[in-house]
Amino acid sequence: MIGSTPLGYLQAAGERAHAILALTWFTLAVSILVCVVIAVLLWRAVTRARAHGGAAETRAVPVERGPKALRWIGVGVSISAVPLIITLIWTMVTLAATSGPPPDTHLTLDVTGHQWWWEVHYDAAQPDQSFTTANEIHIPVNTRVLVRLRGADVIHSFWVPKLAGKTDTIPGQTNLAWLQASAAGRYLGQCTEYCGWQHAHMALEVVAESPQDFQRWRAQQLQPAQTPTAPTAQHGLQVVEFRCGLCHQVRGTLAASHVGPDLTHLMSRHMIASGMLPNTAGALSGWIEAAQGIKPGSQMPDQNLSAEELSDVVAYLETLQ
Ligand code: HEC
Ligand SMILES: [Cu+2]
Repeated sequence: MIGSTPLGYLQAAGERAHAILALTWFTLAVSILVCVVIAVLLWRAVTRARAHGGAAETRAVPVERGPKALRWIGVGVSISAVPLIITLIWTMVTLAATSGPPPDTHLTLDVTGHQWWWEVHYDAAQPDQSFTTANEIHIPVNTRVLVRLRGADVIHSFWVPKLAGKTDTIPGQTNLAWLQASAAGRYLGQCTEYCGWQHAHMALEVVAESPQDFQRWRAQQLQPAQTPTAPTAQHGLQVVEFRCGLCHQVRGTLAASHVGPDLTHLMSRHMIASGMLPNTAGALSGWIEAAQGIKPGSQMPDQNLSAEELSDVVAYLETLQ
């Protein structure tokens, strides 16, 4: 059951999440135990007071401090101090193990939180080996990946519960996090610091795959967009350069802006608009015409294209494999 909840944090699929998981279970168990004990004591106190003559009389009894009363305070304080001290030490140990990036990270990503989507830049020593994508992060399985986090506008927080705890993305500051997945799969993430109207629609996906699949994906991402051959798609490209190039980049074309997600390999992504819509022709048309209806307040205005322009733009976008 827990496994079927995509954001379930009571399950771990990577080193960093594993380190946090045991502590999560421990604090959860202690908290539940404390609630139960308090409830039982309260219930006992109430029923005992009733047995001794009811509420009216209880109020009339002056507060007395018996010889053993102070001892109970000592007992109470020491019982609660033990789990608190254990939790404190365990938290410090977990923080030490998870917060600083390990020395042997093999890949570096720059992830920037925007209202309301994630920009993902793959860094490389040679500039021609780096590229930018959005909302879908591919990593090789069993590899530690350094993530440099920044905020473009307001504070967001990067959270992929099955792989790693939360780290804020703060404008003007670079925070470090790291990811490691022990099993191939798709792991859902979510912005977890309230960042405005569409905060809830700021999801991301981490795709952990075999090193071969990752290399194949990376080689594909490094390519510029193909020049379309069909006349409809060619017209679509013109419209994209004119109308969408103000905000979007499609590498290899005149569209070269970074206000919105890089569209060079749009069709390689599973979802659009930060996890809101599946990446299908229908959803793309709907999004382009009515982004404000689907994601009110988003930084993409409705495009008001003619029917022909819209279908040609979608025909072109579909070539961006
Ligand atoms: C004023 C800037 C702006 C213009 C102009 C603009 N967009 Fe966008 N677009 C954005 C932003 C910002 C987002 C991210 C929205 C979000 O997810 O909250 C976006 C998202 C998208 C996405 C989803 C990408 C993804 O991977 O999630 C597509 C597809 C898209 N735009 C296509 C277009 C097309 C096609 C045009 C031109 C007809 C266009 N946009 C014009 C700013 C713009
Ligand atoms: Cu956010």
